[in-house]
Amino acid sequence: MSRTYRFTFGPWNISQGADPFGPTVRPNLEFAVKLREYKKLGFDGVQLHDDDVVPADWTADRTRKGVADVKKMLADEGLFAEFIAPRLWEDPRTIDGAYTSNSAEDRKYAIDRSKRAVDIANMLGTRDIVLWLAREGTYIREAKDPITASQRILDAVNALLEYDKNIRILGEMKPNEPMDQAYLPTPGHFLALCYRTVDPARSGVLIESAHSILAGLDPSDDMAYTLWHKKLWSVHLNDQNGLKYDQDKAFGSVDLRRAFNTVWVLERANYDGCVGLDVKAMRTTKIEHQTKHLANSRAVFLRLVDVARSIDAAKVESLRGARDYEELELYVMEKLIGR
Ligand code: XUL
Ligand code: MN
Repeated sequence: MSRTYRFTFGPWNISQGADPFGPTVRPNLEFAVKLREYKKLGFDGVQLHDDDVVPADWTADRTRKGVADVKKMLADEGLFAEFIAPRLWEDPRTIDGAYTSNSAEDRKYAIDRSKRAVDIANMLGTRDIVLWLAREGTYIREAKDPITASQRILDAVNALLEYDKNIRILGEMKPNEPMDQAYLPTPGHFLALCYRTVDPARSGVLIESAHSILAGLDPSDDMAYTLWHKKLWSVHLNDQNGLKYDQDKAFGSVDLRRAFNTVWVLERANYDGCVGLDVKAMRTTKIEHQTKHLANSRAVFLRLVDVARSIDAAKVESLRGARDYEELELYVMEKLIGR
């Protein structure tokens, strides 16, 4: 079996290298300039926050015109918009969370802004809305009622599913950062919520490798479980060196075998969503090398597709049947080493 993958990334993946301890170290690239890089790097589509498209405070009229301009820019570059994600974590009204804020007024802002993201998605011709619930959680457990919070997240997802009968909601779960503890910290948590929405068929998941690792889970198993539910609709592939801040390292750069297992499970399940790469360049990266992490992640993915396709399934089954996992491990290791 041979099929091609569609690769995507977001404009935030070409970044200026700021971290919590130091300012930017590379100049800002205009959105239009970033778009020109996509095809050159072998990418087909763009993942977008609502305000990557147009500023969040623009009027409806100005928004319509602004989105039309971006639609043309994408078309001119031969790119498609994969999804829109409302950025519900920067506005002062989202300090205490968006859908789970203790302020009714601020919760309303979050829902209104999400509906506006749905409008932008429609104008750009995509039906997918990604919800990274960045600030839905607490710094201290007593700050919010967690039972009420679960209901509020469900109410928000339902409000969007009802606002537009065509869109799909994809939860991108992450256990911590910026919050000490996030509500619905793993894809499994969001999957359970999917089945309680007004339209489970339009409720699914985007899994990011680093987020699964931060939750102490294996990304390939997280993806396998979600694929079994037929609800893995997008991925953010990257890597993560242990339990620390979210690193968004280049795909496969920390644990090649873990990356191989990720690719292998996507191959075996005939995953047909986009291969999104949510990767960050190192702060030390020079301007002239600032897209290498994207090209490298894509190249590693494709090399691992070749490895996955070279796996002898009958041999794997026979070693499983003989319970010879020592030999199976060596077989996989030799594939990865290049023998
Ligand atoms: C946060 C994260 C975000 C989302 C998009 O950790 O991964 O970049 O992917 O909002
Ligand atoms: Mn992500």
